[in-house]
Amino acid sequence: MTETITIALSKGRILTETLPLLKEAGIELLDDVEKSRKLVFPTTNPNVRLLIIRATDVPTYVQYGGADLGVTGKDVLMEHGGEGLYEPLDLNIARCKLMTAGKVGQPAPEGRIRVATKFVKLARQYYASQGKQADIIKLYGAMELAPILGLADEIVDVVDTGNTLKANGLEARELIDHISSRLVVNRASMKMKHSALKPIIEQMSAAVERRR
Ligand code: PRT
Ligand code: MG
Repeated sequence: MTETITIALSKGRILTETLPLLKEAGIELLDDVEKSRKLVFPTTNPNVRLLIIRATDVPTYVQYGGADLGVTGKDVLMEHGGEGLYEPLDLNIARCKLMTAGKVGQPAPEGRIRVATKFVKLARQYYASQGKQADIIKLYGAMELAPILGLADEIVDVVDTGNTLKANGLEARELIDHISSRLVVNRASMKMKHSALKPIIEQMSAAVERRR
């Protein structure tokens, strides 16, 4: 019996950077994902389909077996917690840094501060580890606005070039972690569909190695 393998990805940089790795594992899309409104896509491997979902939903789909494999940023993975997931491979793509940032020339006040972020759990852990008291405000996007509008003293966000911070009068402050995207696997699938998953994981791993 041939098993169907479902791979969860998000649109944007993760999709763009994962497709070449999947190609080296013999998996290519049949449609142009960016132009389609479909959410499930067939591939050149009749047993493999791709699911295109929100970046933050990828670990959840894989955790509950809605997808067998997924690609997700380490930031999203840490915030999720990683329950029910194996993380066999660092794909070394979509690299960035998880950082604190604030208004240029306006260091955070002493004592209790307000921090806006979509990474509530990571931010709480980080400020606690630094012995700093922080009230965390959950936002779903455009964190850069929060310090400008007086919502928060600092933000926690991922930074690549730093241009977005700069364009909004902000500066990066402390490095929390280096981030790259990871292949995650549902724990039950790893056992039940091992013979189908093994070659995909190995070929993606080889593709990553060739790029080093
Ligand atoms: O868009 P949606 O809310 O659905 O999800 P998302 O924004 O988390 O997804 P996406 O596709 O934008 O990012 C997916 C993953 O890519 C993240 O989880 C990170 O692991 C990784 N990544 C790498 C980044 C960046 N680089 C990055 N630069 N994610 C976001 N950014 C943002 C950054 O916060 C800034 O707002 O892109 C903007 C440009 O960055 P600068 O520093 O180059 O200006
Ligand atoms: Mg985005």
